[in-house]
Amino acid sequence: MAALLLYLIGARAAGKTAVFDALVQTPEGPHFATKGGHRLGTVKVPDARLAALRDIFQPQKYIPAEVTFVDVALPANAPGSGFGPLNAFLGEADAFALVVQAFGETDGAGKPLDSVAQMESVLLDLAMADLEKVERRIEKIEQEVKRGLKQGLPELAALQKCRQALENGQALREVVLSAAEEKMISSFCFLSQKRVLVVANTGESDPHGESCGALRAACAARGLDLLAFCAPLEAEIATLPAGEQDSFLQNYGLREPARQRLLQAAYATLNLISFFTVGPDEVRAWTLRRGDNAVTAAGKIHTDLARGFIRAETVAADILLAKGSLAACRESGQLRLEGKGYVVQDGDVIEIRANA
Ligand SMILES: Nc1nc2c(ncn2[C@@H]2O[C@H](COP(=O)(O)OP(=O)(O)OP(=O)(O)O)[C@@H](O)[C@H]2O)c(=O)[nH]1
Ligand SMILES: [Mg+2]
Repeated sequence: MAALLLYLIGARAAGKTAVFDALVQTPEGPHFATKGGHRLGTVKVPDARLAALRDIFQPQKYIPAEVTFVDVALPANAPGSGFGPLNAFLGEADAFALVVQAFGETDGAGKPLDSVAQMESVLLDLAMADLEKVERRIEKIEQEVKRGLKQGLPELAALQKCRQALENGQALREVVLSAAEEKMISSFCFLSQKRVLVVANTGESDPHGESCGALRAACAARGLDLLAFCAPLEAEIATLPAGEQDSFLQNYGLREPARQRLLQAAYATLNLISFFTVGPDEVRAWTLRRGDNAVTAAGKIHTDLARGFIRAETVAADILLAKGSLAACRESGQLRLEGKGYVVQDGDVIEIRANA
């Protein structure tokens, strides 16, 4: 299963690269690859339940879920936030982390810093990129309709709904669409439909983002989650030997490193949960959307398991950890047999029974 793709976007010099460093830096140095000028860093999602399951099963392979962060390189001369030419590339993201400058007096363009305006401007650019696509497609369908080709009419109606929302300053993620409408527009990979986690990059004197009141309010008004940290400080702490990191974090009154907080926030923003598969070969975490059923879970592991799905044998990780073995869970009747419609819960340990 491919890692979740979280793209770091934001105004010039907002601190995207500093945030990326805080996420991929380790005591052994930063872990990342480059692709077309962009930097890609993949990190494992820490999960105490998964680690405890490893201790029980002693598997040959231990595979936590992964998230890939992309430090988006802005083209040199592009207008606005600069990502207009990157539309197709950004379309591949599962979600955005929108980095907003919350340190210093002036922004990357040398103007007095206004964090709220900076965030709004990036959000507007996402919406405008979508509006352009919507209008181009509407025009095309209208021409077809004039020539007597009517099959595009349902799509036209869905796109008109999108256009109206975008013109009213809404993001497409705020628009209520039917499942059919959703399906009709899914191939456009609209940017303003993606979930956004706002990351305020604060100054060293404000590692908790206490100065971010206005930004916090603006995010709340838009229904966006906000996480604040000082990226260069967090990047520096991440280079320290593991044993020293905690005491440095404590010095700043921080409980967890930014990477951990950002991963948790990303899971919450995206409405994601984890389920686990266990055994002597492999103990592994899988990522699922909250509300997904057992067949979708099976399909994450292998399409054949979804196709031939019979049942899911399920127990909550906490129960398995307390009992110590699957056999003990079976004996106490806590290892359940669930059908196709079972809604998977965060922390479920699952074994799929399927026809080969
Ligand atoms: N004082 C201070 N400076 C910072 C902080 N974060 C970033 N900077 C500085 O701000 C500048 C821009 O940071 P980057 O992380 O390169 O920003 P970016 O968004 O990647 O910039 P581009 O890729 O050029 O668009 C650099 O000179 C950083 O050293 C911070 O928290 N405090
Ligand atoms: Mg950069």
